[in-house]
Amino acid sequence: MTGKVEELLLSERKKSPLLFVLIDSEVSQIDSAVKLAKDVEQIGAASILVGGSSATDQMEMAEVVKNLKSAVNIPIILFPGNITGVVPQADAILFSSLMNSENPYYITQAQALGAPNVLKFGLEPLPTSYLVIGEGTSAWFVGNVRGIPFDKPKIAAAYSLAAQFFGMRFVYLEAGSGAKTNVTPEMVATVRKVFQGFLIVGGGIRDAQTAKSLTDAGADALVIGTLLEDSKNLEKLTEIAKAIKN
Ligand code: 1GP
Repeated sequence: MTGKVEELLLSERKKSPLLFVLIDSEVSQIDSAVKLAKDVEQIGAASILVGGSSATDQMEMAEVVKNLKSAVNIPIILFPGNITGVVPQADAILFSSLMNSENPYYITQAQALGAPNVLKFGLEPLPTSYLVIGEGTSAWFVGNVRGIPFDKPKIAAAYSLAAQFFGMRFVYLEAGSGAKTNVTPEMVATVRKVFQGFLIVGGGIRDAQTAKSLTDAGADALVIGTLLEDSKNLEKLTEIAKAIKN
């Protein structure tokens, strides 16, 4: 069943590919997180993701979400790395299975433990296959991942197709926060050929040219995080936002 946030993302996507900004609740002070959220909303971000694989302070995250929620109109979507990433007051959650983990905890168990709170907090679950590409990043390490090699797009496509057959409506191709290399446009295009749902791509995206190559290849939304840890880079985000709209 699609909910309000999913419908909004799908209708916004009809106009152009979308930009999601990841706010790491453990890196940002609340004031600076709120300022960043307002700035990126102004620039045209479609949503704020809150979470990440190393964000484990649930109280802090709940506080950040509460403050962001009252500061911006775009949806706040949780991006949990574990059950601690499920907090109240967000609009939705990337209810993700880390399908290429070697540890069943990250494939179904954390999801089972987290699901009752998703219901209790009234969070809209966005059923997501989270696929980590490459290795050496926090998401890779924390999630006990067997990383899909960057040059094996067909493997990513096979997982995405499996996700689709499972009924998942979102796939997130993740190179990892701060990754040295982003997911390749070739991999995005190969996944796009078979996956009909909403395709999110993130990790290591730092410039407009790269962003545009990924949306041209078929990404529906790009996630930008590390770039914005330095507020001087807001200008770069503006360039990225413009590039993917054309
Ligand atoms: C990480 O895909 C996101 O989960 C964003 O990556 O921090 O490298 O932008 P960056």
